[in-house]
Amino acid sequence: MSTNLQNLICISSEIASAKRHSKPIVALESTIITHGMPFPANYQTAIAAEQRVRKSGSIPATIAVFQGKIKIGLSNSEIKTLARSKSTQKLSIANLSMSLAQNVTGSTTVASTLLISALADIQVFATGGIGGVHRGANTTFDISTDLKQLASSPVNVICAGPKAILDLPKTVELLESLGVPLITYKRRNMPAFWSQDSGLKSPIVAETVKEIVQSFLIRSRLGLTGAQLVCNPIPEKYEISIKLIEPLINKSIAKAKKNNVNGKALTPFLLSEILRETEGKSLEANKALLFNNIDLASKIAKTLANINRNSEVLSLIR
Ligand code: PSU
Ligand code: MN
Repeated sequence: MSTNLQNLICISSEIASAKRHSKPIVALESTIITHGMPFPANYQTAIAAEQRVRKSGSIPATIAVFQGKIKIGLSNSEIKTLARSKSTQKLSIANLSMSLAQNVTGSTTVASTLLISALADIQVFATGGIGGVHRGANTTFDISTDLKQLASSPVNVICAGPKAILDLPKTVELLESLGVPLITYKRRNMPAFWSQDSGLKSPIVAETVKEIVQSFLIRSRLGLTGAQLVCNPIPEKYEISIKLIEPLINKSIAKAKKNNVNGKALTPFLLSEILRETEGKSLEANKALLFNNIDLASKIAKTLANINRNSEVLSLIR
């Protein structure tokens, strides 16, 4: 087996061509398909997410692992395969390399999608919510690798805030320790996934896309290698307030404890419990916030692509 990067990663011809022409690309994760929503809503959402990226003027790059190969840019039938399968592995950083060695098929989390985006030089990634410090982490030590990878991969990650099932103050602190800028778009307080307002003041606020892009470019100039985390509040029409969702989160966490659900299974378990408890309302919110994040991600990708194209033209003139 060859371990050359070219043999480990398969980039679709559309994305390869977009890269050559400095066109805007938005990466999308696939754990949201396999572990975030039930079938067929997961399939429909994944396809709609790609369409939304196109409608907003960028090219979608959904990322997953198929039979031991990393794929950047999936066909609709590949997305369907992931959406239907009940046994697809959730691949993060720790299990990614062995999944390639053992020809596994799996979905990529925020952490592994970030790593792969950076390898392919894709600078913008839209998702729903990131993982972080779980409640009770002081005894369980359950902290998502998403945070560690955010500290390493130079990508703009657009999300609706850390998932509200987490310990948000601890997640904010750890991001700060890791040097990851937590930027909230056009709001003073950080959002909390299903809710517009977490009640916590955002460490950084950006009013424009231009500021976000400039900050990203300055980070690179300063030799800072990690990601920028852009938190984009869910549209008001779809939000579920903290007051309403908090008791449901507590109930789901208690159930997870009782049933001994932990590790990689915890996030998917809590999300599906909340889906049931909210009678589907959380799924509608999840879709709406993802599309909203895609719109902002695409604006950032287009602004970056313009700068990249202009600097190419300048270097030709010089
Ligand atoms: N969105 C969902 N369900 C999920 C996830 C996202 O609707 O399970 C995934 C994301 O890919 C995120 C991961 O990176 O959960 C975090 O899981 P963990 O806490 O095990 O690192
Ligand atoms: Mn975990």
